[in-house]
Amino acid sequence: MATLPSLEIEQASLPTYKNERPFPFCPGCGHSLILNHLDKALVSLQIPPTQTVIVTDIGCVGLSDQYFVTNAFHGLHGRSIAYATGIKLANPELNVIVLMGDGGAGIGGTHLLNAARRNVGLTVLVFNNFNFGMTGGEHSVTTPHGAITSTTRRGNPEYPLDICATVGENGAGFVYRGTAFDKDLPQRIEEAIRYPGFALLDIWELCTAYFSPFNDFGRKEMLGLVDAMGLETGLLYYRQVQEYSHYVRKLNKEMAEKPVLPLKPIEPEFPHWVDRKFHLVLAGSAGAKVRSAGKLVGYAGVLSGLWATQRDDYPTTVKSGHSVSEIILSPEEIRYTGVAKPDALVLISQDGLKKSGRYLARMTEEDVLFTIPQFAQVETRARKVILDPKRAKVRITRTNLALLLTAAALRELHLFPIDALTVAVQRFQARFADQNLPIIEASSRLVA
Ligand SMILES: Cc1ncc(C[n+]2csc(CCOP(=O)(O)OP(=O)(O)O)c2C)c(N)n1
Ligand code: SF4
Ligand SMILES: [Mg+2]
Repeated sequence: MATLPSLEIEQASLPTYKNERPFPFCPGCGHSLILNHLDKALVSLQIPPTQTVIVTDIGCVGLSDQYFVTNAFHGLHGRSIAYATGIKLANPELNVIVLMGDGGAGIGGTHLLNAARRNVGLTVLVFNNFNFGMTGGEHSVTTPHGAITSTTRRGNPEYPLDICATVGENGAGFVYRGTAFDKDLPQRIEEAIRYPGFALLDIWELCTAYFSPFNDFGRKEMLGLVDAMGLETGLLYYRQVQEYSHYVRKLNKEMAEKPVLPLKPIEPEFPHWVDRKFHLVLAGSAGAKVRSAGKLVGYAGVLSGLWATQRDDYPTTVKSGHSVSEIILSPEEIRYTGVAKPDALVLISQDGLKKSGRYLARMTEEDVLFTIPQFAQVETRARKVILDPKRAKVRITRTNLALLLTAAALRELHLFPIDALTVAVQRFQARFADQNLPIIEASSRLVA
């Protein structure tokens, strides 16, 4: 765990951002060089350590954060960008610096892409030593073609990922490629930290324990590799872009001040006769306007001074299979929207029956099942009210049966005046008023 300096130290100019502990890396490991460059950049910037978070990935590179006096976060392999994004979004004023290996860059490639595409204000240093150092020198996404690693003993058959091109072509604002031996690396890191959007430095370096001995690969060979692979170094992409975390904050502020859907309170116009939470379930078929009927019940409840919630269940195929609406009406605020046992169940179709087993099994003599003659024999302890659609004397269709039965059930349940349902149609589903108002009217004939 990094030691945090006191605020007094923060005000002074820090001679180093490293703490007293020596780096643990193998002799000649590039990680030590890069961390010293990072320290120089931080010293030059003098950014408050308490306003700075070093997020490390897994691997030898993942040991790095504990040698600095900044805040630190260390998580799972490949996920450092995801954590860093969360930290930056939570507090856009923080300087968030990610230290990750080529292994982490490969394992968390999607996170890299998305942070680059969004231009999240992170500074990402990829410690690119062409292999998984910590676990024994296995090949990674950046291992050069033909290179020997512990998992490619006859030479890597794959071709390496160009990390810079990948993030650069996907929108990253600042992309740099260099090596741990570059004298000007502290300045480049400093520029990257100053850059407001997503900045990535792909820093090539040596893993002296594995990659170097397997491939007879030293400083000279590494510099030669850059040329041999036909890759450019230096600042490869630079764009002025909107930094994501600040942009999202701005949008959220605007939204809070001016909601996209302005809230229109519904003033109560009708009385109600509900003295406790009432659970109503409508169980029918998808595409048969079950949810619309549920919505109207909710509106009517609110028009009658009740709180109302609706929770719908339907398959991902949306217009086939079941459609079940759980509606709660209550004189008190509703904290939990689930319905374990309905006080009333309106069973509309075979699809609805398939989903009603658990409701029917729990309902007692005090509850009511409203359904059509076809399901008169359904087993339940609940009192049954059979509603015969033929008595409605209107043409029954696939899309009006749910409202017909629901309206009839409401007439029987006496939760609020049926006029509240009529007004709900007129006010909130005016487009369908011509079709729905006669159905509500006709529902009176089912319960007469
Ligand atoms: C999801 C997951 N896969 C594998 C591992 C095992 N593991 C630990 S370190 C490491 C290699 C790290 O390589 P790199 O990210 O390049 O860092 P380096 O050690 O080279 O600094 C691996 C594969 C892990 N910790 N988590
Ligand atoms: S194993 Fe490789 S990456 Fe890890 S500390 Fe040693 S030289 Fe560095
Ligand atoms: Mg590595």
